[in-house]
Amino acid sequence: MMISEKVNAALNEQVTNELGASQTYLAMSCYLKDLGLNVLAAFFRKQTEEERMHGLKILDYVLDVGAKARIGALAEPPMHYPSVAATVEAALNHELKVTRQIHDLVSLAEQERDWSTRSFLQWYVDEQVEEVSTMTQLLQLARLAGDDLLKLELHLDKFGMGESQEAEAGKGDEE
Ligand code: OFO
Repeated sequence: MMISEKVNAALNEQVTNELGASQTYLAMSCYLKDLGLNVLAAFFRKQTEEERMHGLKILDYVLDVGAKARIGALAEPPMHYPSVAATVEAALNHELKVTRQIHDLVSLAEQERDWSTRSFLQWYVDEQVEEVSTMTQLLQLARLAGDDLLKLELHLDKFGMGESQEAEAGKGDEE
């Protein structure tokens, strides 16, 4: 295989971390839907799909380099939060945690002089910048809206935050 056992194990762990993020966002989406916040719920549902894709992309890389795949167990995510802002804050903290995990992986790949994995991980480094920025903006909006959650929903709807990638792509076709 092209990568060391150490890098193999760390990548497998990151597959589980990404799938864990997917589960966490799915639970957040259910909580928000339960509150009647359909746009926010759809946004987190979309994040669920994205995180799953991130996990599968690492899994495919592990298989492509002839390493051993291992799918770890996932902890049950929280189904309730004290408020909408607290939900988004938890999501932001989650993204910051994943960013540290990706950076640790990059350091490990460099230590091991594993330039294929180092190159593969750059996509994740860039993706985390985008995701942390999106969650930070969402948290600012949630805090600004305070108790006026309808205003938050209308604002997010206006900017297409709850739309699925398919819907966004379809919109492009119509234009
Ligand atoms: Fe997997 O991109 Fe964020 O967490």
